[in-house]
Amino acid sequence: MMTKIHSLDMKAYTTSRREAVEAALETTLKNWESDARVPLILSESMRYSLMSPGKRMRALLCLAACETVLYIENGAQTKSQNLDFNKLDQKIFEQVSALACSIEMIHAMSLIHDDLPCLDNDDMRRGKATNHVVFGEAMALLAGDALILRAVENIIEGTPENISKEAVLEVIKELSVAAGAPGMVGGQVFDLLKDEDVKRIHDEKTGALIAFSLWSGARFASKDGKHVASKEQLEALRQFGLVLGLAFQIADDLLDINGSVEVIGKTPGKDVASDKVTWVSIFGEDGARAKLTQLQEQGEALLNDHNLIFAPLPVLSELLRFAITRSH
Ligand code: GRG
Repeated sequence: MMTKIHSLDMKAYTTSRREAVEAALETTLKNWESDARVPLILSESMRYSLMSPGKRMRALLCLAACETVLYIENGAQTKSQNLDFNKLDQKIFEQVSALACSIEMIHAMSLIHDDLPCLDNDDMRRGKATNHVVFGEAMALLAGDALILRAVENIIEGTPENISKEAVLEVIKELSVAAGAPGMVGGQVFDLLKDEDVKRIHDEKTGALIAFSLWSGARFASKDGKHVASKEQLEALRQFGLVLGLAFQIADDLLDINGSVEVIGKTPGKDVASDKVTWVSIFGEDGARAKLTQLQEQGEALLNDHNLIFAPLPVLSELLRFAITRSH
């Protein structure tokens, strides 16, 4: 058979994956909406935040990690195929579809709660009025609560049979840690208390869920009923996620200063106005940019050193580059 490998077009790659994730989110929401026990106003509030236009970065990272370890595992075979990585392989997507949707549910919940008057008190998110502005504080709180539990239910219900029960349990445990007190919730508390350890705030508040997204996508990667990611790859992906998460959040700190509401979809200048501890407030803009350069090198080294490069599909490097150079 003639070997043909199409070159990677990141725009086509991310669009095909984002569309697949959004279609899967739509299906899970429809199931929820058809359950007569679920109050209509609650599902409207959940839908409003979950389906508003986000980058779906965490879902993309989850899928990219799964694809990377599977293509590395299949290396020899893929040499004799006509491979177009810009199109999504449905068989790979099915392995992590429910997981990627659940990660987006947890992320959407964190944005709803983060925007509440008792926390950041923001009225714009993803270019729209925040959930509590539209549905009221009580409903926003409850939509967030329901999204957390739906996320867990969705992993259990939607993960295919070829993923072992042991892996499902491990993933749910790690999700609870990443989103819980040692992760997002704890990071939010340090943020609220204006703790000076900005790295810890960013690692817990932002990095933990991003690291989980990569780790869990690889953990579910399965071929012939066997999980293919090695312990070394899994640990390196977690580390890479913390590097990428820190870079993503430092880029966010810079966008708060230099971005416009039209581009970033939320109110710029909030960090300064609320005297937040950010990378920029501690190290200045130049310090933040220098750290981004260092993180890019660190992330690339992790991929290179731990068998995480599948040359025709360098998506993990590309997503790191996006996290660093992004304008929204
Ligand atoms: C109740 C489990 C639980 C957690 C709540 C509120 C909270 C604890 C944590 C806040 C976490 C948070 C909002 C961190 C900020 C991370 C961040 C950079 C968000 C913006 O992410 P993008 O740019 O957003 O990926 P889009 O809209 O593109 O999805």
